[in-house]
Amino acid sequence: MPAKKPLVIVTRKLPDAVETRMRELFDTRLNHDDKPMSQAEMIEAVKNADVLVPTVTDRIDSKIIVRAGPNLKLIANFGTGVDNIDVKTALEKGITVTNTPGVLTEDTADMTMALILAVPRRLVEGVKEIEADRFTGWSPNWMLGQRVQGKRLGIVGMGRIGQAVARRAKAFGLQIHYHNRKPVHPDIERELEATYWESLDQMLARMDIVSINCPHTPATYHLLSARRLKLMKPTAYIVNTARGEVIDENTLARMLESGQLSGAGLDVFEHEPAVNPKLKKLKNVVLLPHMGSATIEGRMDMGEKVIVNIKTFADGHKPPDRVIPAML
Ligand code: 8YV
Repeated sequence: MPAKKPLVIVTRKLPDAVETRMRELFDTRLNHDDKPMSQAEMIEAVKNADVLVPTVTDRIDSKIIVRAGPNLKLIANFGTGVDNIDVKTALEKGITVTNTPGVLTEDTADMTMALILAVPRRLVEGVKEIEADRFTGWSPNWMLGQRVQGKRLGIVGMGRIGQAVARRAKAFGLQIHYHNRKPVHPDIERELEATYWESLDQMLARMDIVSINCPHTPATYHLLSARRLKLMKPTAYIVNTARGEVIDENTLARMLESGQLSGAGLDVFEHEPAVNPKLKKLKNVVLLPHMGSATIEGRMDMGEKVIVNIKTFADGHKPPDRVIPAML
């Protein structure tokens, strides 16, 4: 890293206060009109930058990384998930990668809980009835959904966000089950009264609601494959606020259409920003435009994390939020 201020290229428009601080600290190139960069622009950016600050909408694959100039030593992702970056190639090229863990946990868990409630209780369907002027008065069989309390929630991925979801869900009377690479600390299991399932297959077959909270890595791509989705009860619901790629979206859409699953709450999609047209036609789904972490406070905190990572690195220290191969 040169002694002068590092050249930091930011790919998208960030909150004003974050950009102001970045400009004070670094030689910062901002993207004022927020138009996502083309591949050619991205290659140009990595050729010149000391630090690149991408977001989930930028695909920093090996084709881009191999073209990076000698100065690029840090990719400071504005986001927690790093599946938009070929981290392995970056590390091989001596480029450090950082992310923004922790600061999105509570917001994402809130949105997950909102979907866990919204889908079985048909919240959005109800809103649409009012909007379409179809509400002619209460009736005993009007808009009946499924009770949430007492149901079994299966959390796939019991990291920070999974645990934050479990805390909320427990307060709503759900029974907590989870699948993870390894069990969480016994104290946490006790606090959450959570049951660990080593076998994802066995857990899926027994759950009323399944929440996806694991990162997207090569190991979790289509973790909920057609075979596994078919293990789920036809009365079950599925909620995904992690990454679309974790579920075989096409099969999911077909199963929701044919009643092999009861409903889904999806904040993420396999081919974002495209949303499977089959899903858009269904009544038993709540679809959100990747807004799980979209709070003003969250975005400011993410910006703060990015700044700390760059500043620490520029000062010659190891940045706090380094992505290491074991995380992938
Ligand atoms: C972020 C997310 O807003 O952090 C993540 O992994 O999925 C989002 O909620 C996004 O990644 C910004 O780059």
